[in-house]
Amino acid sequence: MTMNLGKVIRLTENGAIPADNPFVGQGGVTGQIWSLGHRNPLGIDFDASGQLWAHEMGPKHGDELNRIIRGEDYGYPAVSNGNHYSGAPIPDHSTNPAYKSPAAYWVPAISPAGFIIYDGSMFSGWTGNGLIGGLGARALVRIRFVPQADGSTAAMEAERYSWGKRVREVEEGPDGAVYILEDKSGGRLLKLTPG
Ligand SMILES: [Ca+2]
Repeated sequence: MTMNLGKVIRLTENGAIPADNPFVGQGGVTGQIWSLGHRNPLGIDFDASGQLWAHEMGPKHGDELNRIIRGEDYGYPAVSNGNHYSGAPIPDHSTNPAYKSPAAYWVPAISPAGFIIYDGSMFSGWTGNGLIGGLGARALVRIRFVPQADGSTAAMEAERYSWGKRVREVEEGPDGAVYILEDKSGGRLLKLTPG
């Protein structure tokens, strides 16, 4: 672990390494690491309880939403629910419990980009839900989080709003409006409010 590529890193506001990072004793870039084994994360947010979540683009399929836990290894490239673009297989997450399995994953891929956990009230049915932009899916994907008896939290796709354009980014305004940024030529920045 001498690179911070494929990692969630954790730093203080002034760029220093917090003393309670899991690998702080190893110094340097390794000390920055909070979790590892990620492929291509393009969205990260905290939920109302302070739990961190991040999604990542899988290889060919196998996009993931992960509950980010200190020091955990999320498996890439050893395991994935997708395969390499060359067609070469990658063992599924279920084959190796040493790696943290995703809370949700997508086969076929949605190509996730942009992520919020909505904490507003303007869209009253969405409070506490995740909103993920889908590039390949050309959709806005809503995620429902469900607390489990064992203290963990399940995540599942609740609804997919077909968009017709690649959705690059989603953000929440201070008033609870939702902003959507579309990808590529002719892409629009849209402000959503309830009808
Ligand atoms: Ca993984």
